[in-house]
Amino acid sequence: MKSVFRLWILNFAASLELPDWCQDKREDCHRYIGRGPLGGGCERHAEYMRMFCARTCHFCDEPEDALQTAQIQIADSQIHLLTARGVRRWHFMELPVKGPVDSCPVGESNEAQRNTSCSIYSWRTHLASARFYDSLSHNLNSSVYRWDPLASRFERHQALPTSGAWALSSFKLAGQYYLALASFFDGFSRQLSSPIYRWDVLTDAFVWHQDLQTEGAKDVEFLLLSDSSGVLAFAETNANDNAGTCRLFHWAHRLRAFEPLQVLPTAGAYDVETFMPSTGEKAIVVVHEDGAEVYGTRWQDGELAGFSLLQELKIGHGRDAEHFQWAGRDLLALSVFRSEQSYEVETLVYEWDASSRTLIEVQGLQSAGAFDAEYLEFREPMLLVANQRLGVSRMYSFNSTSCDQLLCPLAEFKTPGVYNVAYNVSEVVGFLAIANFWD
Ligand SMILES: [Ca+2]
Ligand SMILES: [Ca+2]
Repeated sequence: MKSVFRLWILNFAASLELPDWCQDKREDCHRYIGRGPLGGGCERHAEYMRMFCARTCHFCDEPEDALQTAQIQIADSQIHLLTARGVRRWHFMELPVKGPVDSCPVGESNEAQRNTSCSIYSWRTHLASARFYDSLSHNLNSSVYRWDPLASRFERHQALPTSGAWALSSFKLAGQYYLALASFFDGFSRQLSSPIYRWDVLTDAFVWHQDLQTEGAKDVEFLLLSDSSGVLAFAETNANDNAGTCRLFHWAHRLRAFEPLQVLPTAGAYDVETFMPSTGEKAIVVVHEDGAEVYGTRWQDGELAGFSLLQELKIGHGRDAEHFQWAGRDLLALSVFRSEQSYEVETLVYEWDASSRTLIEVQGLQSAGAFDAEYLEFREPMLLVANQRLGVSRMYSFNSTSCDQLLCPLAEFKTPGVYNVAYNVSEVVGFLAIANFWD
């Protein structure tokens, strides 16, 4: 009895030293340790126990939002793959980082004045995650990582408390940098607030700026109208998965906050893309289960009155619209998950036609349960299509001689369970951040 008690005390003392983030995600973890018939779980099923019984097994060497890195070779280029558990979406952004604190004068009260008077900034690449669920909770920290050029890696910089975060986007507005998150589901409800954070150079961190009421937000994108005006668009899927809206908020410069602008009806929106063709149009593409729509701005007395429908694309089960410019052309890739019969469908590439204000199909790319498309420029421009169903991401090159189409297959690599891919090139290093959702 005495030795059991001692063992308990020792275990208790050891677990007190474990960091708070290291938690079990099952209540019965203790059953799988020790010598019994179910025992030895930490050694025999280490991978599973690391995910569900980390505290009991003392697998607390690495937080679960720690970045995992790997390297792949694509068309003579080394590209770093980044992943972390529970992440539903990644987002790269460049943020100003202040120089040494002692170079700033003390005692200035106005933040803008202080910012200009100690304007020793450098630009650093940051990577932020929207973490949705960790098998225990939807109330998690989504993380911001900063590129460390000396160590040649991303280091965790800040944790942002989020609830069922599904997507995120950053933007610059009226001289400030913001990060918007889309809150999808907290385990009980989809009626949640989606938080907006503002980058604060002085504290070297994002600070909470505003909460926007959304329902089942699966995506968020920003459309810049002028230096101090813009629209934030959320793609929403309501409790009935085939219903939802695209909810638009307009920046009220006087209030330094977003206000409701318009609600566009959709059938369970997955994705929204803001789209600014070089011809000056400012458009929004909404992708949902029954199709995709293109909306353009409607102005009244020089003020934004809202958005009106420009075009309906009769392509159901789309998952992502990606706008990019290549060789002076405005193109848009629409990733299509499935048809009514099959996952083997075409992901479509469109070109913006300024005179008719519509998208015109230019090419179909064979895909299998495609969830995302991403345009990359690493040594040469490429388009990546992430095939979730197939667990493979395919790269296409532009105007290659290997086929007589706009895009020709170039390479492919395994991305099991891929939901979303974000791309960035930092100095000479190319990164693909892969959101696997479950891995
Ligand atoms: Ca989007
Ligand atoms: Ca995309």
